[in-house]
Amino acid sequence: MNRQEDKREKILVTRSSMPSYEEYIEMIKPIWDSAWMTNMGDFHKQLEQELKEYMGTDRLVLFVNGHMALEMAIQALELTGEVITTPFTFASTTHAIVRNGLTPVFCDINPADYTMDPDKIEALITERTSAIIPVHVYGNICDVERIGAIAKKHGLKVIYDAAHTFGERYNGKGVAEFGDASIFSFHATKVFNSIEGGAVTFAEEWMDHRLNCLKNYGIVDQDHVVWVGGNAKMNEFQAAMGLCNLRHVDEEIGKRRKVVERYMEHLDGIPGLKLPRCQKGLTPNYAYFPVIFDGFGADRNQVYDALAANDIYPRKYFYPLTNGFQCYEGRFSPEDTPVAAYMAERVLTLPLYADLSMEDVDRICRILKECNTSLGK
Ligand code: T4K
Repeated sequence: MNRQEDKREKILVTRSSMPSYEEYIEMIKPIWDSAWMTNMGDFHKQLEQELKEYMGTDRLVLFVNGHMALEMAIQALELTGEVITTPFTFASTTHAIVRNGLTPVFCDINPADYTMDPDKIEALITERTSAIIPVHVYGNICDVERIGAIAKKHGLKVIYDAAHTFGERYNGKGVAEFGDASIFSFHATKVFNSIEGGAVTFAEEWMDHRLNCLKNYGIVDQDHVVWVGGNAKMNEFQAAMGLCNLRHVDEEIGKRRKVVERYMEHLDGIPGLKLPRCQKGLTPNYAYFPVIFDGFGADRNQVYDALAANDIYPRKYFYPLTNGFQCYEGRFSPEDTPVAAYMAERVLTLPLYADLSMEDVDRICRILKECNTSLGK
């Protein structure tokens, strides 16, 4: 390794988008005047309003993170018994169901876009089923029409885990418009971040009051505590970061698009690589770049190791499947969802963020292509 390569920084799967230091410092100055740091302060209210406008919805409640948004959306809708969901997701989706005292029932995914396979849902419905919680994984939108029709037929609620879909539109609708509720994550690793943060959007107005109470211990007013809530409030420093980042998010998405286009220029058409395809009708946010290695000259783990040897760290999102987690041993099995199990063994999510340079994309692709020949079968 020469001196220049020595100085190279690690490339991680993502890197947070941040406003300039000066912009954020200027933004948070008023907090020192008011000494109001949390509990639905001015920045909280402003961010909620600006997000409603950006996402094209009147019904949105902010949360401290996406996970608590999901836990409390489930609680607000008073789900019971069994919930049909996907194991091809982050730990949060399954844990939120289990932590509400419910039983996840795992539905397999479709191999085209990795979202829940609607053909396999009805066979999993029992008299204990109360809801479906699918995931718009990597920003790919689930088959919302068919899932909606199945839910209606069987009287089930639908909560979309939309953690990956900030800013997307699908067939002329904002992504917040599907199902009974959707949850979003504004974590530091997401397309739009408020350091940590999240939101629930919902179809029926009554949820606004309940969600606002639940995130503040179920307190309605000083004399009345009506629900067994928790503490899931976004604080003012988070909301201020969100307000700053919201000013730049469209530009950030544009930069992400250029990174994705560069990846496609290098990798499209290489046998054994399955690349992400933009769904028909989707305005994407370029959140992730998942590649499936199937019939390539090297397997997923070999490519991971080769990149890591060059200080490049993609991630195996989403491996292991949540139904294969140690904490669920003996309760669930990845064998019940063979397509998801197949994909989880083969997927690698390549580095993708607004400030990833074209030179770095070129280098990542070069190393990847070298695996095809040097490790080739
Ligand atoms: N549902 C779905 C489908 C989700 O994917 C998630 C979260 C949720 C629900 C729950 O939403 P939140 O409660 O998180 O709002 C990361 C994120 O922490 C997590 O938000 C995200 N999904 C998941 C897919 O990715 P890890 O365990 O991979 O994070 P970590 O710490 O390894 O970070 C990954 C990379 O991000 C680092 O290598 C570098 C970069 N990074 C990380 C942090 C913390 C930054 O650039 N800045 C940072 O501040 O889970």
